[in-house]
Amino acid sequence: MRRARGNPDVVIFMGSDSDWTVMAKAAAVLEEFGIPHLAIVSSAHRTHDRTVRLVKLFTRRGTRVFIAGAGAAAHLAGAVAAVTPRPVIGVPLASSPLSGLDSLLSTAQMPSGIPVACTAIGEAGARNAGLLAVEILAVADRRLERRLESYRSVLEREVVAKDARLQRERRQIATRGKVKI
Ligand code: RP5
Repeated sequence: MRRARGNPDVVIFMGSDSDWTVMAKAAAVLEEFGIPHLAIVSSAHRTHDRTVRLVKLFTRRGTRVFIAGAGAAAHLAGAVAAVTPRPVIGVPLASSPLSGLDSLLSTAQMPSGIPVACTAIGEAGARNAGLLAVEILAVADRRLERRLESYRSVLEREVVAKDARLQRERRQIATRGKVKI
């Protein structure tokens, strides 16, 4: 698959501009890894034809992965997946009175045949959508895979450092408890 010059590797769709504060986390990851990407507001319901047109256009031009974030009866990821053979990652958003449970089920429960990879609800899901997109691209890009490996080593070091801090604090508390005045 060839990517047209200037065409983004990843396109992030969101159902409303009100989704951007969360979906920006996905864009931030792509930025971090230097992945050419675009973020577009286009609804599955309110601008259905436009969404389909855009997905087909980017697919033709060589976009490799689509991310779709939407809230409530979230059809966006499914609508995107319906018109592209490229992987689609859906991010359920907590923008309705049901706090994202509705969008989680709408996004995850795709009927057999047209898959959507569904992340967690909200910011963690948006960040993971960005990372999953990078992982998909890294399958054919060893340099990118090495960057993912070093990103994960940073995560590992952070957890080990947090544990060391906790153990230190607990030791100090235990020592203070033994000092009787
Ligand atoms: C969904 O409805 C959007 O993805 C958004 O999460 C939610 C509310 O949209 P607005 O009313 O803020 O445009 O389609």
